[in-house]
Amino acid sequence: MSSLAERKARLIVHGDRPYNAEPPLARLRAAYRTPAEDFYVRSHGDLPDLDPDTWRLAVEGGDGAARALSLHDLRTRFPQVTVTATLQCAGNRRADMRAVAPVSGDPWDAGAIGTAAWTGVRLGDLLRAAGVTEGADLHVAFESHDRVDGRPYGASIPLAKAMAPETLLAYAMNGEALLPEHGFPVRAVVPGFAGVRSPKWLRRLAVRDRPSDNPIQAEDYKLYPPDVGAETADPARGHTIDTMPLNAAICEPERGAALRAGRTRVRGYAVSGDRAIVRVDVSGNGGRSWRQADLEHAAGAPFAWTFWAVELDLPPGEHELAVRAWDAAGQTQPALPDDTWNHKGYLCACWHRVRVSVAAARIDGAIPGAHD
Ligand SMILES: Nc1nc2c(c(=O)[nH]1)N[C@H]1C(S)=C(S)[C@@H](COP(=O)(O)O)O[C@H]1N2
Ligand SMILES: [Mo]
Repeated sequence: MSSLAERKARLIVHGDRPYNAEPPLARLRAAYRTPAEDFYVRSHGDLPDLDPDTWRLAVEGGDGAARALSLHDLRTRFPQVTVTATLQCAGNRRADMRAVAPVSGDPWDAGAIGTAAWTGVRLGDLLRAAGVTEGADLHVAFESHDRVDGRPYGASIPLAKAMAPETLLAYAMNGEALLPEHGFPVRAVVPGFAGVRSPKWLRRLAVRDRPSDNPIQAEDYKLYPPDVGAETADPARGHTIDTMPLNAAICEPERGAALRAGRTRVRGYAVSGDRAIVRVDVSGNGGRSWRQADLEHAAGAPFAWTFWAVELDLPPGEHELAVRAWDAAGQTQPALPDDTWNHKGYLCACWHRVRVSVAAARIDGAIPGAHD
């Protein structure tokens, strides 16, 4: 198989070890289902190289019995399902928040997101077969093969979300086996939740009466008020990031683009954890006036993003394009990154703004030799 660097040659790399990279936004907007080579990678540790023949998933269900499932077991004992869903890092768009005041973590642009047709089995089917019944305040804790600061990666989700029909243990992405960097041979896919709750390279899962005590779950990926900093943050009081907020981004034109006056096509994505996108407004003047974009959404995919497009008539000059989405509850996004700034730089979901400069339109038959 090709190397990671070859497969992901188009991505913008934030770090090599651990490997973290995102696609240029125009690539992201090129296909509703993001090809694997354009899909961002977020890793906290090494990228395990696992043998699918000897891989086993340890399952500790509700009856105290331990089970070990092979890939063959997953493929043959449970119905195969495909769910088109968006996966997104809680740190997506952190770069905008960093512009307000320093934040920790990689400066992701708006590309720490992607949408795929995920194929695998419903986690709920597997849990029910293991004797788990819905109820009480239970959690499903996952453990993975990669190590983060000397411990296996681990995270958990509430049992109700584990039992929901959209939540999968996936072995394929867009019809192909998972790439090593996306969790081969099997990962969780928890649509609508922050990417951190979709562990890759699964090794074990257990039903328990409290969330995982792994530091990834217990300490990281918490939302804090703006007056809390690294020294004063108490993870027990931080809000655990599960469902992702309403968000939108302009993918084209790119930041700093030099355009010609006239009609300019503006395109991007909008996304919401668990609500439909009902409207996307796009501005050519920093939000003083708005036009509504045309929306494109895959049928029967409530956890997948919405693509949008609009044509703006831009006069010569410097302009700030902006986008804001609206969801089915009539909610929209905050205008500024200042509104939700937090020292970890999570959940940056303000209007996405892109500055462009527009030159006078080319006049056909212009003076020969004149520079335009
Ligand atoms: N085992 C493991 N699972 C993981 C991670 C990781 O580092 N190790 N990163 C998580 C985070 S924070 C995100 S955003 C998604 C990214 O998935 P991707 O790399 O397939 O895009 O995987 C999640 N699952
Ligand atoms: Mo993430």
